[in-house]
Amino acid sequence: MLSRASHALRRAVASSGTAGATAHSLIPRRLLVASAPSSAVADKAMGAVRHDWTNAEVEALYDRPLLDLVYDAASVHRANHDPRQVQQCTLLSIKTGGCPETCNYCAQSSSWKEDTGLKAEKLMGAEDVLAAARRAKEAGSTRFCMGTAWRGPSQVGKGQFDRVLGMVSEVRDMGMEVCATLGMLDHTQARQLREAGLTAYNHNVDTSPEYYPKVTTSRNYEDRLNTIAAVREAGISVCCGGILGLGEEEKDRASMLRVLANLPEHPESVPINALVPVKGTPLENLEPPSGLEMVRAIAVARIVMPRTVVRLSAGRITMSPADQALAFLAGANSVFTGDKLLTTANNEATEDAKMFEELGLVGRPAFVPYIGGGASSDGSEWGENASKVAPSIREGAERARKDMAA
Ligand code: SAM
Ligand code: DTB
Ligand code: SF4
Repeated sequence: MLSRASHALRRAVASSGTAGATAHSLIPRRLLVASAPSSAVADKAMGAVRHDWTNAEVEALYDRPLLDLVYDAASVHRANHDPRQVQQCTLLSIKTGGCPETCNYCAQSSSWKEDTGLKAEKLMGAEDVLAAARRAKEAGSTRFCMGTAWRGPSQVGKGQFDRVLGMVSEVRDMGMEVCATLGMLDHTQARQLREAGLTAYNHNVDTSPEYYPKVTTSRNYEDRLNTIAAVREAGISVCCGGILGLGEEEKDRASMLRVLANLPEHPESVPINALVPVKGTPLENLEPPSGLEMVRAIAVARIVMPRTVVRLSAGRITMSPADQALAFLAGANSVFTGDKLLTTANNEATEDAKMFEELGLVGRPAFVPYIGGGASSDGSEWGENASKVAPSIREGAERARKDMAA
């Protein structure tokens, strides 16, 4: 039987509401008008937390002149968030490669292992994982995210999943937010993760429902939504976003953001990834989106999900500091830091530290309550750990506490 949350999720996907939708041409409308005033759609929507976006409305936002869009997104951002705070999260692939799924962007699918040359590895031992989490914390990260190249825990059985549950508890005990991305979950697995202390679960819709069959055939959009519903029902905060540059059109980007914004509750976290074209995958020759395309998607995400933490995720390495600055202005308030993402390179720590300083950014402490509500951020660990973390994070914590007290 379908749960209430699953029904609501299905409605979110179905409500594409195309009344008044503009036909898509190859030339975006914003290039056909010399000077476009602020759109009425945007003005009506500005800053409101809504779950009834139509495709036409989100496409209209998407089509706006970039600087108008960024200006409005920045206003929504500043009304809801401390614009100087940007959370640093660190990823670790705790089980790399050999995945039975066929996501055509992914280095870790066993379907193209002959071409990528990526060797499947075993699940890492807990000691190594905890050492990596400790290093991440010392470097200023307040969230640690563990990824496995699994279809889901059911594929591997209880022994391995139990080991991951142990890692979740121990990272959480270090005073870090802990996130996992393990593929599809059922309700029992989601509850077990919650009991182990998981803060957030990452499970991306990746693209629009319309384009999804072009991305993989080994699962469908509904499978993704069912896992998101199980995560939500277990009281774990939801981290759900997508990738730009899979060969989709702008209308797919708008449609993906509409799906996310029309979920019964907005995800607490929305990662926006740029395709990292990996040699040997079916998408190896695609041109990744430009920095400004990333800025546009982030600005729209900020407007349609005003209270969400928007994560500037994979592909940041190809963005200049100026592109990234515009992304932070438009509402991005988290990045992945550390040498590696899961299997691909990430921005240098020294470059990131320099950029944070130049832009006057500070880290976001762990467990700052989500302003939209949402489970898992109770703030209880922060006080006793305050002296052990990087100065930028300490400054962020001070500001957060003052803001909360005000
Ligand atoms: N197997 C799990 C799953 O699919 O949910 C978790 C790991 S998966 C690698 C996590 C997310 O990373 C994907 O949903 C996708 O959005 C992103 N991702 C993976 N490979 C990528 C790539 N080459 N470029 C950009 N994003 C990528
Ligand atoms: C997400 O949306 N992006 C991260 C995280 N969630 C797990 C993963 C990016 C992976 C980039 C490709 C790689 O390193 O293999
Ligand atoms: Fe497997 Fe996740 Fe990669 Fe898809 S994105 S192939 S499910 S690791």
